[in-house]
Amino acid sequence: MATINRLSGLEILDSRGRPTVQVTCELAGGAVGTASVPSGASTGTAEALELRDGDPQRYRGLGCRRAVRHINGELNAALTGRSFEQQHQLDGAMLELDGTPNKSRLGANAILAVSLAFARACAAERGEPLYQYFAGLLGQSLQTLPRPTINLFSGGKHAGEQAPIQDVLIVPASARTIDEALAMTFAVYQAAAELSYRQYGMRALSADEGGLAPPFPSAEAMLSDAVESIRAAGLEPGREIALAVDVASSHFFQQGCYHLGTEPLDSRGMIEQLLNWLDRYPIVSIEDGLAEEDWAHWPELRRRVAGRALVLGDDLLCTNPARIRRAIAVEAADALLLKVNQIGTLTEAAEACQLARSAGWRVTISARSGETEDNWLADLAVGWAGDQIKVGSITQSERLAKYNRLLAIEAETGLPLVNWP
Ligand code: 2PG
Ligand code: MG
Repeated sequence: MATINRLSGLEILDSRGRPTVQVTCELAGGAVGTASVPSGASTGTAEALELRDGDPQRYRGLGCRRAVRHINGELNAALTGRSFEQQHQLDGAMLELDGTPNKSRLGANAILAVSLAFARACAAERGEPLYQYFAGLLGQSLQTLPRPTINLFSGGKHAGEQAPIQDVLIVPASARTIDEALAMTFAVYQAAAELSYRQYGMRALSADEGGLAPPFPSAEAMLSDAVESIRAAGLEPGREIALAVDVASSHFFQQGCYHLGTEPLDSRGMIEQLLNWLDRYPIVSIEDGLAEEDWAHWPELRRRVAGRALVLGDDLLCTNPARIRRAIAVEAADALLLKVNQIGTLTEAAEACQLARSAGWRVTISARSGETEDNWLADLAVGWAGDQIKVGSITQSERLAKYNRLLAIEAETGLPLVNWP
């Protein structure tokens, strides 16, 4: 039983220098938890609403003072003094208080920050690590550590759209530990930085998530340069390092066509393009290969790709249980990209995770392109036994906070890395 003594919100800045929300939750027993929420740039249209001030004179309208006022005012007043036996009771109380389907009144950023800070305070009160508390939310024990999928090259909305696809990620397939995975990643990242300089005269300047973003002549160049970088690092593409792609195709889908190269592609053409890449590059996971509104063609994508690579839904699913149910029913995907702030409470995200698991799907626990130095995502990926964790690149402290936490959890628990791919 945890009784809330006080909730206090604070507007802080994320890795893009934009405002976001941090909450400190004090429990009556004295335990305290603080947590910060991230923010996306290539967002799905079905995401819960991130409340922004809209004042063009301040942070171009992106301020979060209203969300913070809701925390210090209405949420604090309604929740202080109340006891919650379980996380879902607190989350349920906030949903009721907000009263909208997409958390647009109080703001998903305000609600999620409270949900996470409460989780941290409860873990502290019980004297257990946060990953253990998260595992408890799903009623499961600790199983494995997630395999990192690390952003090597960036395009799309995270890199000024110099290339259409958003991320080419490396998957250290042969690594047996987080420690080994990161050392392999460093080797490939350095080789990729050297290649970018040779090929494009580009110093190692990085995009929003720390990926390298040279002026690629085409989407395909991102894949071929990745393979070349793996080889240059002395590693074997496919066996030692595989690739994952976040095509983020909702963002170049206009009037029913995918604007990927010189010729617009219809949905069938886009699927053929993805299959062609699968034939030629060691890709083990394709995220948002089709657009979020192209539901009609996702089942065909899944049929043709399943067994060769994961068909991972991000914008398509928005960590939303209703959308996941629909995707399971029509067999539109076989893996969930889980971002807690797309839905706005830990409880709903846990339901999303359980739904995906009940359909036999893989789950990737993902950060956002706008992150903070908070590291709860690593605990979540361990507690919920994510198959993959997607944090961005191995530069920039907001990314490293998560990788460094994974290293600490690995050292503390000795858990094995998931046996995937
Ligand atoms: C994505 C994420 C992370 P954003 O599309 O998967 O890479 O980006 O947070 O901008 O939605
Ligand atoms: Mg994505």
